[in-house]
Amino acid sequence: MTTPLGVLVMAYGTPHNLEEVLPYYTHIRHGRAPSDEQLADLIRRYEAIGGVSPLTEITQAQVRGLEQLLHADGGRDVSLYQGMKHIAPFIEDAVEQMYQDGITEAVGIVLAPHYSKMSVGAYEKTALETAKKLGGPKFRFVHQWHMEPAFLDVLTARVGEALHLCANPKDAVVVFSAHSLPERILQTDDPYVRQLHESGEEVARRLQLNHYQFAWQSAGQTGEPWLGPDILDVLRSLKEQGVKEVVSCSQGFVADHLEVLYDIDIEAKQVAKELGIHLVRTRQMNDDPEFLRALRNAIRKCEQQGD
Ligand code: FEC
Repeated sequence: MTTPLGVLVMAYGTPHNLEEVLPYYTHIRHGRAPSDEQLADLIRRYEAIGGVSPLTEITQAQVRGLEQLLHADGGRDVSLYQGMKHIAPFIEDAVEQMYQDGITEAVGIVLAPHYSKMSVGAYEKTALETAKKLGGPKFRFVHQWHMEPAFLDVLTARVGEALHLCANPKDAVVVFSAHSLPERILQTDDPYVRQLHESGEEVARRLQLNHYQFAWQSAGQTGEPWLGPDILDVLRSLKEQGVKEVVSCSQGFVADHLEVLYDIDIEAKQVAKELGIHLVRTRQMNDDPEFLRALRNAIRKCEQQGD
């Protein structure tokens, strides 16, 4: 009997309660504790979305749904593991568990569609370094899956659905956004910006959109320049152009979490309201089986690729 293929699903992770915000934030900042002011501001944002983010439950539901699809597809037997970037169970814990379970071959996938060395690359590096230290398993990674047909199908449907909620869909502007990163990624041939344009352009092509634009959201306050334009500035400039309706598609994220529930649903909607713009957000993927099929397909393709 062959050993099952290990599938490591990696996600950002979120604090389970407000007490965990400090260690979580410190981990995000590579071990540097935030100032009291930064911590208070983050706690304020979690409180504004109800005290905790639903990300843990959504990630778990995504992993469960994916597991069912992988077990049902007639392919090689799989064992799924879940590892978080910034909270327990960490990626390191999951890889250790895989090793202890005797998994020798594994595929890793990050629940973020577009690749940047600074984001997805960092998850992969953690998994690889842990496996190297332990002596296994041997990993292959799905580096990006933004052009998986099933993902594009769901993204297109979600944008189409949001446009239907507009009074004048033909005049509404679709703003595709993703998490900003420090501008220095442009000094290397990092594919992040190109990939965001690829998936957004494909949705625009399928829906024959006349009006769409790209923006960045959720930039950090680190004192260095981050990729722009920020979505809030894009809203302001659309107002100057006389735009009355905007569909916000946070295509860089696949769950309802702080960066969507606060940054778009509270902050961007407030700015839009002040500008007199009707802002409709596309629904996130969460555990939609159609979306999980895209991940399953990407994993199976990766499994079949040789070294
Ligand atoms: O719901 C939740 O509680 C978690 C939501 C969450 C997701 C997420 C995804 C990404 N981040 C990315 C990059 C950065 C960089 C920094 C950074 C900082 C934060 C902070 C919080 C946070 N991120 Fe995050 N991110 C989420 C949450 N992120 C909270 C800290 C306070 C703040 O800035 O709001 C800056 C680090 C530094 O200070 O040095 C860089 C990227 C993604 C999308 C890909 C992925 O999911 O991994 C890129 C979800």
